[in-house]
Amino acid sequence: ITLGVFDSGFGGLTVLRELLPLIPGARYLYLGDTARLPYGSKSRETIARYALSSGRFLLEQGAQHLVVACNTATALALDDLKHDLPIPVTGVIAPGAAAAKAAPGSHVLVLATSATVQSGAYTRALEAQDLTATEKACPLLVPLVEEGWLDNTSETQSVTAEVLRIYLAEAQREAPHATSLLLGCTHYPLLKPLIEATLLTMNYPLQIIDSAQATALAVARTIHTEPTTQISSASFYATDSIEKFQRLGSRFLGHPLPPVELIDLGG
Ligand code: DGN
Repeated sequence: ITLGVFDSGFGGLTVLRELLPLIPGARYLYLGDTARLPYGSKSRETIARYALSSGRFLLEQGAQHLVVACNTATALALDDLKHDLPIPVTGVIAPGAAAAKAAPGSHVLVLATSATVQSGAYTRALEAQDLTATEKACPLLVPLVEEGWLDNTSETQSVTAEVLRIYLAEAQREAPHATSLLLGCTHYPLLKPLIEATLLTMNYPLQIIDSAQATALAVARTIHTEPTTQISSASFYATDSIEKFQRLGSRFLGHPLPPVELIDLGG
């Protein structure tokens, strides 16, 4: 099977990282629409247009299933993608909400970017599962992760830890009885160890739900795979900033990236 995976940048590589071991032998096509990022500050119409052109590109390359590995694009363009593309389309929000339903307790704290929080998509998805949602925008976390300020041997990590502590303390005041914490942004799985450590010091016991992991599991369930010894192949495309993609992407994917191909999707 050929799986197309798309994000506004390289954050969605955290979803690809989870897919690779679950669906071995697949051909993966990853597109980061880096020329037009961040999606979060654009209108719904514009995000849908960008997402559609990215989805169509992957379809033309042979994708048989599209994974929208971006919370903002899922929140604002999933319906358009499903309507427009003749292949199954999976976003990150419904799998995240389903994983929250399976966790103990019923009050979910969602950490996400401002655009995702403003869309209210997680609240709708969680309430549809009879869960209570509190969404918390954490706009400083994406840049900190992209700067690599997480390495526990460096002093910069203490800055990230402090920012995280402030966001989580605010969240604890808003949702003191929350039972789980949903990572509603592609970048946050990289913060998981730091989040776990911070929650411990705050005496705020939340079960962490990783929507990247939940999405990969949801996609794997829909695809019939035979046991195979065939090695997966992966091609990487970006619409700009190849060098940055290559440099930062490996941190998200967990291993070095092969060369990234520059493509042009128009304006
Ligand atoms: N990919 C985006 C998300 O999952 O919300 C985060 C990256 C961004 O906002 N630029």
